[in-house]
Amino acid sequence: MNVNHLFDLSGRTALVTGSSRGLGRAMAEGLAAAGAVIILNGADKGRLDEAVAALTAAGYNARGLRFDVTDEAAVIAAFEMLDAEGVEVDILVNNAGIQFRRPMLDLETSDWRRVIDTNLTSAFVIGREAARRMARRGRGKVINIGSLTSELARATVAPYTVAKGGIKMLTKAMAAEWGELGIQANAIGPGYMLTDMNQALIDNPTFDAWVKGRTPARRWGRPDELAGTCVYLASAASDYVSGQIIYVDGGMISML
Ligand code: GCO
Repeated sequence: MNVNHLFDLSGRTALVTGSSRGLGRAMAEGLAAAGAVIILNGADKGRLDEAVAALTAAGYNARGLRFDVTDEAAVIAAFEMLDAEGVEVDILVNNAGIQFRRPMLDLETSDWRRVIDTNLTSAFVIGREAARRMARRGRGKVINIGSLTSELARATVAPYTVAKGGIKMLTKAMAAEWGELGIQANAIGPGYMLTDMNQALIDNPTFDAWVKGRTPARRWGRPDELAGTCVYLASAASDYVSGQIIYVDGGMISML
């Protein structure tokens, strides 16, 4: 039995939100390396152009699609533009996300909403637009990005925690409703990763020691360490897997 072809994404197109940098960009590169055509997304034109140029220079087939994931009209317009071009999104990675750290006693409702809109509501809206089109073709892959906070809370990041807990259940809701349409929806729960978003935590010696102490692997994760799981969930290898969240966390969530 040859299993390599199960992971081959040739002929597939993947849209990865928030992929100008960080985890999104690393997952986009992984999908590209497995053969997919990549649509990178970001809100900042300069950063997006730079990421497209880097992937193209590496020999991958990549383009940019700039829109703000919290702007529903812009999301719909982006999908309609792809429709007009005849571009079909076979794989959607709902990765775009922000962090805002503040104790709840001091947290403004507007900041709460901003995080929930960006990290959770966008995954529903973009997921719906992608899945309507996938349903017509009878197949598709949705990969939502959760977090350790899909399971566990940490002080100062309540809206993020609530959004990521929601991502876990949104993934199950998608799996329940869209399975009969030939769409599989799963999530990846990254542990503490070396990204710009986490730079303040990485630079804090106390936090750094806490992460290394709490993680069985005794180190932070690298963004490229999500690529394999992302390719698996985007590929035929996971055609009977849906509604799952796979933690890529060096074992952290399993250890007290
Ligand atoms: C934080 C971090 C989180 C973690 C995540 C691990 O401030 O708590 O930025 O985003 O990286 O919870 O999955």
